Amino acid sequence: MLHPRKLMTLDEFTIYELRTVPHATGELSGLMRSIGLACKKINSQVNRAGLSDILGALGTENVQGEEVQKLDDIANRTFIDLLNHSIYCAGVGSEENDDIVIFDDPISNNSKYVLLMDPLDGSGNIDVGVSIGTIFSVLKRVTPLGTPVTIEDFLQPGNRIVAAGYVIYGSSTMLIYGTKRGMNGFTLDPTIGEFCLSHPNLKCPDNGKFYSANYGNYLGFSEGVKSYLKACERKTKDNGGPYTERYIGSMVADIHRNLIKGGIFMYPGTMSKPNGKLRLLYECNPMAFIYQVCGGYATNGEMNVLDIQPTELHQRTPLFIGSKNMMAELEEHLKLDL
Ligand code: AHM
Ligand code: MG
Repeated sequence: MLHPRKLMTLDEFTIYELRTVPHATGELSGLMRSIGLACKKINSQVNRAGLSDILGALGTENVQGEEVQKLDDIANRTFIDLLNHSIYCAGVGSEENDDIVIFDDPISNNSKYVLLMDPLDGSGNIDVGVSIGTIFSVLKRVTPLGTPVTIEDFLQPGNRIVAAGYVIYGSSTMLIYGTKRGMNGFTLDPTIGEFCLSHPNLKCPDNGKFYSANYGNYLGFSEGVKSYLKACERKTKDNGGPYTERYIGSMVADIHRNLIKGGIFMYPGTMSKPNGKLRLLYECNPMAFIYQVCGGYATNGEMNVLDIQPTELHQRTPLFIGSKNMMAELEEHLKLDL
């Protein structure tokens, strides 16, 4: 029996896992290696983002007279280029592209996986140095191997996700990634340029004290949502409180804090935007999968997010996601909306 090493890199970890999963082909590990590399490249761009003022503002020319690309566009191209050159991905759906990207070549057409991603979420925060992130999920294609993938391969409910993860480009850079078998956290060690296993077998606490919502939208929220937020404000020592309201406005950062410490994050629909803002396929499903594996869950207010059958690539959904017991209490309040 081979025991895991003390400090494993992402590559070593996926290889270790391969040894323990019967019938594993290594395809998912190969795909994960490309994702890890893409995120390291994005990380180095994110770290240099402040220099864009010196090199040239977005959409303008830098001192060399070259057009400066937007960081989310760079992140998107980095991902697609790397995956296109790998042999483990048949196509990509990205928040940055109107349509799916099909890697139509003989090798890619024989890959069983497709990737859905938001290459740089929260990019409105870049110019103020706030944490941003990458979110992704992997689906097994439903069309026959050997043919180019189609939209059908991407419009699958979240309960069909094979693996999902996110990277937070924060005070340190962390990758949270896993399958139904478990979620693990890796921290980028800049001295060796590798993600190293730092948070094995992550679990989300059943209770928490953080609640995260954009209060600027309060007047548009439903009665159920307002009622829950009031209950959060009124929490005292006697009933699990007091709670702390924390909203960064960068989903990966808000959700990461709540996953580790326990909490609830919501982006409800409003009267003017009944489906809220967040995208089902790129943002909500991967996060819902991660929370479910870690012991929490996510709903759209009516059903488990992972059970929604997508009909469009870029569709939006209200999102409530968090610690198990906090979610149960929220759902009691949401009954007011039925
Ligand atoms: P983006 O995909 O355009 O970056 O938008 C998604 C982001 C999330 O990270 C964050 O939770 C949300 O938008 C914040 O929106 P708001 O400013 O409306 O609260
Ligand atoms: Mg986004």
